[in-house]
Amino acid sequence: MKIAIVCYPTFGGSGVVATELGIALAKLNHEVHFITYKQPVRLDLLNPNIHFHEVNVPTYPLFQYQPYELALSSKLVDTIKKYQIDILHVHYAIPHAYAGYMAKKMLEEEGIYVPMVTTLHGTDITLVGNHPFYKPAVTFSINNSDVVTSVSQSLKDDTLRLFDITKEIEVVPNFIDVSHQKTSFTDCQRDVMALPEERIVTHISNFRAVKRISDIVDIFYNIQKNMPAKLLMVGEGPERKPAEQKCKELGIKDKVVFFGNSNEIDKILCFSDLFLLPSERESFGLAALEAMVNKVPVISSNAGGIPEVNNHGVSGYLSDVGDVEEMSQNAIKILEDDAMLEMFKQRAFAEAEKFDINKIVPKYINLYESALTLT
Ligand code: GMT
Repeated sequence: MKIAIVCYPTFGGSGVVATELGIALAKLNHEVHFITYKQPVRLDLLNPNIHFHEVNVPTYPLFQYQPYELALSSKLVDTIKKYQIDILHVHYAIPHAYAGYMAKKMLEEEGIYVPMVTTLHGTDITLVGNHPFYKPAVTFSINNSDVVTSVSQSLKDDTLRLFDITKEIEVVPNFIDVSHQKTSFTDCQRDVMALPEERIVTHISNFRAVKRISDIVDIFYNIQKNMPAKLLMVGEGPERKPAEQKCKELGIKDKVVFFGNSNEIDKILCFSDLFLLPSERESFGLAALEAMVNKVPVISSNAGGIPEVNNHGVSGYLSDVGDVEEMSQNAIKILEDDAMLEMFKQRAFAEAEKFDINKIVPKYINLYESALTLT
């Protein structure tokens, strides 16, 4: 099949999932065309089945806001025609499903029919899409997609609750390449990061308010009162500066390392002992799954789709959003005992195996095939 993928090219989970899906499809000999405004961060263009088409938005002084969806839909029309694309798969409803729908309609005028699969990722539904300024357009583009998928049952339930949806939503969970973890060499240089007796606690995100970064600092503050420990904070976003300030005020600045964005997530997770994800909202929690496949247990909130990934008492523990005390106690329980930590590490990996890429990618291929029968 020839598949066009539209996604955000940045460090966010939706872009990562779209990129990994495209790479997996290319390895299965499908021809994959990424269409976005920048080369996706995890995209390696060395596979001859992978193509990248950049969307450029010419600036014009009259425009206060540059019309990205217009440029995207035009680029989609050109690319779909030029490469005879069979399927259009858009990740994140805003504005991708909207631009995709416009492209479909323009192509239909020329007698070209391309089914559109829309994958809902989370904030496009629960945070941004639900805003009254966007809601009618988001509802319209979901209902006018040929196939709609959501990355968790929780997100499907939220979508049906928040929008007037007439379309069936298929749950296709996010995935991870377990074989990559088993075979790839990672130079796990733990001693560069911490002393042998220190436990390493990690958080990775885009440092937005929804991640409750302040809770992470509080949980770590409690942990380090009980044992020698280091906190590794990976990512960039508006909550980074306040968190650095809070670490200073609490007198733990020397025990916390802020890395900024990193492409070396596996290297960081390979020497981590515990992952913290106390988010206010989370449709899935791909970062938790990435931790688990690296044998890192997860202390998280029970928000959204996280309980579908982090198995309470097995791969880690879940608590109510904001229950910093319980999260701290559970973290300490796992970290203070070598045998307990090792047990949680093994079980985190076993839980991650349920989301192996080889189990999930065929689900997308089946959906593409069924969408093609709609032509
Ligand atoms: O978490 C974010 O703020 C980034 C956001 C995105 O759109 O990239 O992540 C969403 O999609 C990920 C991939 O499906 C999910 O794993 C995240 O849970 C989800 N984030 C939220 O729902 C807050």
